[in-house]
Amino acid sequence: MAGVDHPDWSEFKALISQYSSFVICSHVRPDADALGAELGMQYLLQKLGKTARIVNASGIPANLSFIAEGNEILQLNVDVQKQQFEIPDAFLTVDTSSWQQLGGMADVIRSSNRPHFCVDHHLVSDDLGPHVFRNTSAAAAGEMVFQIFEACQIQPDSVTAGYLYAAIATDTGWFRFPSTSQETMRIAGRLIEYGAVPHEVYRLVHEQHSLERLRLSGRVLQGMNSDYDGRLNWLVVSAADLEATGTSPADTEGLVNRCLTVASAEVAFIAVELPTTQIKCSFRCRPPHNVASLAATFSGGGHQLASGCTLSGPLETALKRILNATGRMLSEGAAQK
Ligand SMILES: [Mn+2]
Repeated sequence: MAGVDHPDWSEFKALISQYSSFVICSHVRPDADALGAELGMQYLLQKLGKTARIVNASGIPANLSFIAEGNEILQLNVDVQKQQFEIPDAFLTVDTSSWQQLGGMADVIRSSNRPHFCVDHHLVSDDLGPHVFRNTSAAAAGEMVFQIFEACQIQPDSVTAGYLYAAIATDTGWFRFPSTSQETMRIAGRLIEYGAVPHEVYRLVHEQHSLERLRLSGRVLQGMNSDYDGRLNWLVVSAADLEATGTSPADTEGLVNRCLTVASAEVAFIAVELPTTQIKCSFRCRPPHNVASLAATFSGGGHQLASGCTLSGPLETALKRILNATGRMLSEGAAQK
C-alpha cells in the first residue's frame, strides 16, 4: 500500500502547490462525506488561486440535494463527456482509494497520466500510486480536509463549514461511532465556530423524508430476522416491498443500523433487491467483529464496523451466501472466546 499514513499535510501542501488546475472526484453513489469533502477541497483550492472542478461517476442522491444547491457537482457522461474531458494538471480523489469505487472516473484518471492525489480514511484500498494520504483513524474524509485547511491557514466560510460538518457528522453517525475521537470533536467545534449550524445540518440530512419511506421502514422492520441467539439480526427488502410502498432502494438507507439497537446484536445486515436484480448488502457490527473483511469476500469494501457489497441475484441465492459468511464469522468469533 503506497502512500503516506497519518499525514502531517506539509508534504501534501508542497505537492499540490505545483499544479494550478484540479479535478476533484469521489466514490460512486457519493454520501455526505464524499460530497462535503469534495466541496471543502474545491473551496480550499480556489482560495489557493487554483481552478477546481468536481466530477463524479454518479449523481447526487436525492436526500443530499441540498448539497447540490448553488454548487457545480458534475456527473461524468451526463454533464461532461469522457471523450471531451478537459484534463487538469492533477486529479484529487477524496473518501475512497479504490479504482472500482471511482466508477467511470477511474479510466479518465488512469488514461490521463496526470498526478493523482488521494485523501482517504478507508481500510481497504488499491494501489493508487505514490500520492495517497491515508489516515484510517480519521472519522471522515471531511475531518482530513479540515486539517488541510488548518495546514494552509485558510478558514472555511459558513456554507463550507456546514458541508464539512455534514461530512463528519454523517460518517460518525452523529458522533457516536467508535471512530469519533477527541480530534473529531475538536474539528466539529471549530466548524461551528466558522458558522456550521448542527441542528440545521441534521434537519437537511435526515428530516426530509417521504411518508412512503417511513411506511417502508415499518414493513421491513416488522419482518426483522434474528438468529444465533440474537447475535445476528438482518433485514430483507424485496422488489415487491419497494413496489408495494412506492419507494426505491435509496429509501432503505440507514435501516440496517436499527438491527444493532437490539441488546444482543453483534452483527447485522440488510439485503436489498435492486431493479437490476442484483442484491445490495450493507453490513454493520460491533467490535471485535470486522465486516470490512466480510464484504471483501464478496468484492465489496468499507470499514471494520460498516461495509457493503453487491451480489448477483436471485435474492434467495444471495441471502444464502451472505448468511453462510456471517454465520461463519460468528462461529469463528465464538471459537476464539
Ligand atoms: Mn467517509
